[in-house]
Amino acid sequence: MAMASPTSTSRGIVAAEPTPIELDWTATALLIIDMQRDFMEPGGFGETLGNDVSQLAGAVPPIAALLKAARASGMLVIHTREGHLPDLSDAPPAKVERGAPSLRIGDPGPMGRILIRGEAGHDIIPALYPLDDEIVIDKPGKGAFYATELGDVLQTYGIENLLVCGVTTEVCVNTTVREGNDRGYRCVVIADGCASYFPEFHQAGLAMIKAQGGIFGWVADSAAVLKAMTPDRSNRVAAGASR
Ligand code: TIU
Repeated sequence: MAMASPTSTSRGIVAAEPTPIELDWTATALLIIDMQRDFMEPGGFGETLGNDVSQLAGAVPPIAALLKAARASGMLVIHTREGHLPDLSDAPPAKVERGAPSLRIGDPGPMGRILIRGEAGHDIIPALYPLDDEIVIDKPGKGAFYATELGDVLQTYGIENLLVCGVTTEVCVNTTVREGNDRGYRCVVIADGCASYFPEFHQAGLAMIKAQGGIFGWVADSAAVLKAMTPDRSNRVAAGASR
């Protein structure tokens, strides 16, 4: 890969695994997957499936830091939300009937109907709430490309690279990264900006992405991305030297 000149301000080298990756920030979007109350808070979809939702809290501060930096730099920010129409017409029976949750998709819960658009539980958590001018993609599946306008949005904005974070690592983050990789996007997954109800699945989910020379993408810590986004000559030299 060609390296940017050290004085370039629109590009940066992220200290990622399995290799550093140079990104053109003008062709990069921050993609925040499903940071919704339904997954993050008690009484939502995640908990009805039997999960300990407190496992996900650690991803919030790193995402908040990236979101702040992205907003300050003018980077495209895209939020996604998993959920279904109130009449469940976009929810396959095979998904609704799945498993033995305490409440099924569409059932009334303490934050409104489980995983239904427009309900309180479906909304994004206050700490990461989208600004009015940010893009929010509603998705019926685990992947953010399936049955959504995401592909068209990325094409419209000339996006080639995705900084992917959110929940959960092995479900909606992994599915979206696999979809994005097949569509030609360089996906850099933010290790500390993702989380799973199962810590071992978080680790495995990241390992699968970066194995085999980065078979699905790259993995980096939020600090490495923030450092690469900082237009500081010493950072660029340091990142370049670590290659
Ligand atoms: N259950 C679980 O781990 N995740 C989901 O159902 N959706 C997302 O990952 N967003």
